[in-house]
Amino acid sequence: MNHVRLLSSGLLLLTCLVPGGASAQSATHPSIADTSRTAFNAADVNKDSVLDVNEVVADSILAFGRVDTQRTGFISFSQLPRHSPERFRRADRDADGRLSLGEVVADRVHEFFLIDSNRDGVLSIEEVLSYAAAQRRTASK
Ligand SMILES: [Ca+2]
Ligand SMILES: [Ca+2]
Ligand SMILES: [Ca+2]
Repeated sequence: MNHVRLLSSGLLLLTCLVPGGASAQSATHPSIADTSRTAFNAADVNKDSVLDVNEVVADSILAFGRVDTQRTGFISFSQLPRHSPERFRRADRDADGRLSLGEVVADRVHEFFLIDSNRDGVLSIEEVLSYAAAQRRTASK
């Protein structure tokens, strides 16, 4: 089962850069920056070194399929071991305790615009890293 590993390059392209909880800080984990770069490169389908919203949506859909292995159409919190509960609740718009594909995509697109700090409509690795660092600071408070 490399379920957990897949997650790190998938669903949570942006979130998994921001692993919630102290376990993420363990020395045996790849650094946040390394994880972020790997996820970023995987999502950058056209290799122009930035992520546009289409790439983020496509990555979300692919990642959803990788997590929802039983094809239920939903992802439960237990399928997202690296996700923070707050993030899950925020994404779960209808509060039914599970995430539909629509909810996952909506949450990722919402986050896309949060990360795009210079408002040029694409994400650079620098924007992703600084967002991840900011999230991490918030999480550790
Ligand atoms: Ca790209
Ligand atoms: Ca839901
Ligand atoms: Ca940008």
